[in-house]
Amino acid sequence: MKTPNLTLLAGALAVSSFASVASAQTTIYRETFGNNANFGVDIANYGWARLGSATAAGNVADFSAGANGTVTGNATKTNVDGAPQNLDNVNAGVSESMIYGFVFNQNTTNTLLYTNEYSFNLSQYELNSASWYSNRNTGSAAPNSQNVAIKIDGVWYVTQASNNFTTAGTAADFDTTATKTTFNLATASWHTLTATIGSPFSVSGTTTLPTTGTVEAFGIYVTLGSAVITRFDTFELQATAIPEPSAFAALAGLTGLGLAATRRRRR
Ligand SMILES: [Ca+2]
Ligand SMILES: [Ca+2]
Repeated sequence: MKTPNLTLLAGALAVSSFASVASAQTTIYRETFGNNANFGVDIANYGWARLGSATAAGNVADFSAGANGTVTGNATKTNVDGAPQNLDNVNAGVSESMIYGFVFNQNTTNTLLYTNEYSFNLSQYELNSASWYSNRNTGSAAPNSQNVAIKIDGVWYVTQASNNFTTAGTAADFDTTATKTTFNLATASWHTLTATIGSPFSVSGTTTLPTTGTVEAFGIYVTLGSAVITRFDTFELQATAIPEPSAFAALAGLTGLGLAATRRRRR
């Protein structure tokens, strides 16, 4: 009776466990917008930026800091933790008190809120989903839309869900009225977005999200029928790690050694 080839068995087990590990979704980025300072911290302090236009057809300007004179509260206290509560930042810098969210005021109808503090290559991760929590004050007419924006190799891509920003609330009830918006990035409909200071925002026809290249920035593209106070918290990006070719090569090598050992034993 032949003895079982334990080396090959171990190799097969290694491949199967490796595959199960590789298929797991993980949070590769999370910003909880925590700070220990006080009200009115510019989002630049979180590694985020904000481009906005006062009207849908108006020119894009930088609204990242209160210094431009029109922003009264960039990252301000929402009275309670944003939901989900008590999660730490992932690849987004230091987690501090999480009793803050990002708030922007009535002065824009179109906003691109984004971060470039974490970059990765699409050979490292397959994108799965993006999510965040938000509410807004009452008063904005349709369309009230929030979409994912991802910048790959210098080009912005946005999803184009419409009228998906319906949760009205206040800072005081943010923990109960803020709702989670989640986009499946693999199945979403994508468009290119032009976001150049001094020109209007421009969204193109349908395109596909590249599967290769460097993800340089990501965030939320918001369109409002009229400008209202909007609040955000706990932005997350979920992805699946793609095994490095060298890992496959090592496994193949291991299996090859097992075969060689088997041949040697059979001689
Ligand atoms: Ca950050
Ligand atoms: Ca928070």
